[in-house]
Amino acid sequence: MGCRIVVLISGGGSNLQSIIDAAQAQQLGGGDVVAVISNKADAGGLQRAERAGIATNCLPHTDFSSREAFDAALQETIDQHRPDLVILAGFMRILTGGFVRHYLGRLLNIHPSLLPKYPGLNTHQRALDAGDREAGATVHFVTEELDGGPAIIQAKIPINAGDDAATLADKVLSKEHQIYPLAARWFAEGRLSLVASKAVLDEQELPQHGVIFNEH
Ligand code: NHR
Ligand code: GAR
Repeated sequence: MGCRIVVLISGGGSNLQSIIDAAQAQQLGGGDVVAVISNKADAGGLQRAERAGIATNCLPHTDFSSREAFDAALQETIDQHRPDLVILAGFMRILTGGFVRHYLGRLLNIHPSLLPKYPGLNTHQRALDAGDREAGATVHFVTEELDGGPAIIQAKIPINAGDDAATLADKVLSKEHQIYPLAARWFAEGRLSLVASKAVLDEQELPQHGVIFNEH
């Protein structure tokens, strides 16, 4: 049996699409997207999933009186799909400790910065304001510390004169579409795991920034 993947989204779902495309092209190590769950009814990614024949659930966080209640319902919905791997792909709700512990070691996120720089929101504007010369994205294991879990893979792009937050977001997103399917593939192939709070790939503990992605 292949790796059953559940993807959580809040928006357009271009990262979701890159993972669906990889699965269809047999580039996901036998991984299969079995469900897509959104906290927003109007998330474009829900249509992408439907088009691909993937089950969808919508669970608006505004229907719940607390983060704990939302996360409990989310966990129950996810677990109905018996996932081996849960992927946050532009999912915009901070998750509680109980939720994160339930999926520890099988919960990944992609964050649009060169972590440990700029956890949280508005990453591209913060990189510009700091005068950084490069930006990028990082795939990491999710832990209770927001955007603080061990890195798996990171891709960089140069920041050029004339770049603004929108042009950076565009360029970083196209890198995201390369590195997220690769990380998911490593996981599905059984090569990637979380061991004693470290990311391990092919029996080797990864460095703080994870694998540095190079085009090939
Ligand atoms: N939860 C935990 N516990 N740990 C992480 O590393 C997480 C997480 C939940 C989401 C994604 C993250 C990102 O890649 C992520 C990582 C949302 C916010 C946020 O502030 C911050 C970081 C991330 C996702 N959300 C607001 C909130 O109150 C809502 C913002 C909105 O709705 O637009 O939850 O960037
Ligand atoms: C991506 O850039 C992702 O890294 C970022 O949102 C975008 C989602 O795009 N994630 C976060 O900021 C999480 N807080 P997509 O919906 O097209 O995949």
